[in-house]
Amino acid sequence: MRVSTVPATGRTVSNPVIPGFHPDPSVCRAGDDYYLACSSFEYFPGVPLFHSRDLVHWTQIGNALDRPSQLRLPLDSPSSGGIYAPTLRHHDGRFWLIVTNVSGDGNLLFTATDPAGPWSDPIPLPGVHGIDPDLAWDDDGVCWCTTAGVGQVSLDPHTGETTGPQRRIWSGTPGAKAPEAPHLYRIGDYWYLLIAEGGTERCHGVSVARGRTPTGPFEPCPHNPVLTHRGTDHPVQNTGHADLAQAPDGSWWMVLLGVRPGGGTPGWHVLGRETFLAPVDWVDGWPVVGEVPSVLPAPAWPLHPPAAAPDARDDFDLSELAPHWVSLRHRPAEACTTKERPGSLTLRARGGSLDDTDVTFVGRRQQHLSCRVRALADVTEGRGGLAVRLDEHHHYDIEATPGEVLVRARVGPLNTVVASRPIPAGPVVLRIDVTATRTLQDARTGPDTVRIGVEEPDGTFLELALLDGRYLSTEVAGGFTGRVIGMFAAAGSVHFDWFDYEPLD
Ligand code: 6LW
Repeated sequence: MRVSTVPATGRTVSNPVIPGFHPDPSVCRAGDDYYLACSSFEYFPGVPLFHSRDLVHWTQIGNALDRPSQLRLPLDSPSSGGIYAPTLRHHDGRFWLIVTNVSGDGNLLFTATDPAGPWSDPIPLPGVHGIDPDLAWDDDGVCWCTTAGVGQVSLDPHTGETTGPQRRIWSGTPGAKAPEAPHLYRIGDYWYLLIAEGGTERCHGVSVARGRTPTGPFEPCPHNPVLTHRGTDHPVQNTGHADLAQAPDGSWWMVLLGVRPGGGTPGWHVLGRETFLAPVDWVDGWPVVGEVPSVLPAPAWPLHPPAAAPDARDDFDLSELAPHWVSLRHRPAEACTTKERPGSLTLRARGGSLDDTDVTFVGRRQQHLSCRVRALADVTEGRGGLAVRLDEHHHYDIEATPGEVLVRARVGPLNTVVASRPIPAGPVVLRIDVTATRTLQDARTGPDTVRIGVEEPDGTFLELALLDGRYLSTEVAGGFTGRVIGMFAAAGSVHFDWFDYEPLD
């Protein structure tokens, strides 16, 4: 029997609900409020946290790991290392967050009474093996931690000590690779074990099994995978790594990751893995998701869109940076401050350039397929500028020094100055226009173009370079992240008076 718990409203909302590099979403509900956490890899602060009243509109309220004592990322740790796959839960009046730091500290547990923070220092989990840890409590109060593989161990979440042996409870669909991202839920008479499998690329999918106890035995759903876009020409691909939430009206929804490849063949995605929302039906006691639409049926309950588009422009008038600003591995106050020159962000080079893991960089996720980014830079005391970054080996940047700007492209082993131009003394507006491909010239057309240059005082764009965006895609660079666009200092101090991000989709 099919039970559609999602009422039809005739209204729609667009998907992804959290665009840009926001993978591995985990969601929990506390009363009328929903909270969601994502992976953050080499970026600091880590684990972006979002709040919503309607599951559709999400506002970033902080980053769970915003102190070096919570997030230790060695300066030479690789990109796409660091923080993987959180699980966020509300239990016993507290919020619980469990993650893996693959760059050293392993599995870690944090708690908070307010998800906006502060979060506790980490509780180490040396007895929990495997990435993608999940937390679930049974009726006896036993806390079960389930990890990729799929293994499970009971633990005391207050101390982090395991209280039994780790056991394998399922291996996913025979023949499917990488059973991972487990989440365990008590729904009705069953314990449901949701996993991702097939790998986080085009074959990604979500499968489910159920049992009468949290430890199994688990019977797989006869219709697995319950969600996948593999082998389709759907504009959203790589769908998987999901978590479930029940809406106030009792309907069920899934948050999941997906990507939006662009261009010709094989298709390149540049924004990383984004967070999508999908309605869930129940058929004979199994969840059914179907395709994840780019346009969603709106929930029947009141929507709470934010009053204004957030994050678009920052004049750096506040003493603390807004939570969407991220840096690499850590962000010491002496390298990044709004206090040195009030109303400006001052970045001080720590040594490295964008090719190095210790570069001084402050950026935000590119969240739109087309966008324009501008920043006003004063380089009288240093050298720096604006960059579009996938990782140390894949970035395009415009760097200003007194009297000159130059555009550099780094793609794997190739590292080239593409253009340069003298500029008058004084602050300079640096500009990057990203334009998604709308029509294919031929099957090899890239996903977007990246135009880089400077803006004249009357707003005229002086384009210095037009670059193919495919080289800053995950299909080229590899890894788990997406584009981040931001400001950097390569030498001395650089002051940024403002930064403006304009969505152009
Ligand atoms: C994550 C794994 C995955 O730990 O990618 O999509 C890894 N799924 O579950 C990094 O995000």
